[in-house]
Amino acid sequence: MLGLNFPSVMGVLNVTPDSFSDGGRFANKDRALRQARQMIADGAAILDVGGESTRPGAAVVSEQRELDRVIPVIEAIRAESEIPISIDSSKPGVMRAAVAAGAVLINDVRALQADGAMATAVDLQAPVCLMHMQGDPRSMQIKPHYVDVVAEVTQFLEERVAECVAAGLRRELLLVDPGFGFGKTAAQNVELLANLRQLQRIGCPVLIGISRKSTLGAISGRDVDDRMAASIAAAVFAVLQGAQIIRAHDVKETVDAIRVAECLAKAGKGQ
Ligand code: YH5
Repeated sequence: MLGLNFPSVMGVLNVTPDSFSDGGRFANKDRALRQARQMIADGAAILDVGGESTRPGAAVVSEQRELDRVIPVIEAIRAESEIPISIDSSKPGVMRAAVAAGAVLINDVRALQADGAMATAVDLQAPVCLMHMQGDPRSMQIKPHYVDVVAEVTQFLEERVAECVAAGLRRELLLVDPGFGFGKTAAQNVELLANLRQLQRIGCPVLIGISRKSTLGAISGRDVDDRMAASIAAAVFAVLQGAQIIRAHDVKETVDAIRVAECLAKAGKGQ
């Protein structure tokens, strides 16, 4: 799917304004485009363009604002590169406009559960990444609770895959993602990553986003700007557990690391 060689790196391209620039829509677009060029040069297989912050506690963004942020960036990348683009959104209108502008994958942290999202994906017949989240971004970190996090995340994703197939999305169009950090404690994230191989059972390629997330801060003691090594260790581990796409901020380093890990894993005799 998507013509990717697995495992591959999905570069994170946030088009959310920082708190210091207001009215900086063009500045944001230019910054995003420069970052996109760099990630392409660094070996990203796909770029994930997002205009809604889904960090814990983040505010809701209107559809128009999300469109204003992401569509010009997708068009600008498309004008100069063939790189596959994914749209990180849960809103049907944004999915539709992004695909019309050249995006080839819908990355939905709400797994097509928003009103109209499933019907839109079926209509577009676009590949979709279905992610697990407990709760919503505003409140998800308040008291995440699971009896068995690995079993429950796997079951949720299996059910969503079945619902997508029943609604008319071919199974080959679907990817699954355990949603590292989305309604999970650090201990639950560790348990999920340590047992990522279990998700292979679903039969869809596994995507995972661990880059810079707070669980890595909890393990390493590092601040968010100093988590590259921790992120790469987690990415390598995920690849060795069968993850096919790694969503990452530090594309160049992550590409090198997973290439080496994959080369060594393939050359081994197994046991
Ligand atoms: C993901 O895992 N994550 S946005 C908090 C951080 C650092 C990074 C410092 N979109 C995923 O990247 N899509 C996001 O703490 C995603 N899988 C998929 N499929 C959150 C993010 C981040 C949050």
